[in-house]
Amino acid sequence: MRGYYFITDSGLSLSGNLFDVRSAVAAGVRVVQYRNKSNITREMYEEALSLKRVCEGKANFIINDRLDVALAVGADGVHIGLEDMPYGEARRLLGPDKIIGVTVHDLEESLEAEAMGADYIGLSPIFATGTKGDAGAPCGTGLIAEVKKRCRVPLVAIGGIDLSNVDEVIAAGADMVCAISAVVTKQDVAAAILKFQGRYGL
Ligand code: 3NM
Repeated sequence: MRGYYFITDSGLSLSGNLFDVRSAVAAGVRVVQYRNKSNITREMYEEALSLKRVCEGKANFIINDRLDVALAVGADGVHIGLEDMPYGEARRLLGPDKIIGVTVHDLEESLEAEAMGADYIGLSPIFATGTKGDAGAPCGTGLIAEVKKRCRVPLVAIGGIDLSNVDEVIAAGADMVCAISAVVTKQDVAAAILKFQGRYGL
């Protein structure tokens, strides 16, 4: 588990989620997270189904928050935060083989998530970001290094990452990075992702 972790954002996207996910898969991304905060369930279900088909056999397809949609489309897993379904319930509903990622903000939450059995943690926000209004205070790359010293669970770094600061994030130990606005606002999304993959030597 190394490289770019793709998350959709239809609000920021220049060309739409389907184009972006096709581009991500073409760029060799191994994890795609469908994040849609609109909450129109039918729309989410249909979009998730078409994005899942793009990822099939190429990238793990993860759904943010919505376990029901993940189960309905047969996604590879879910990503949950503090305000979403508790980890234990998510695991019970999805079973032992699905991927469950958990958002964390500090060392204590990272240790807890690992102890619960999370498949990976999403540490955020690393830097200030305008993409998520309620992201909270940036934790900086120092926390990445601290968490990596104490936890073995794979760490995805997110929040305010771009090509100017990603090397520091990778050097601190991030197994994967996500940089939503630095990627989906570009005309050539695949080329933008390949630049991040290149920083991992991929
Ligand atoms: N979650 P950008 S920050 C989806 O802090 C998301 O949990 C965050 O966007 C969190 O890469 C964020 O454009 C948005 O800064 C990250």
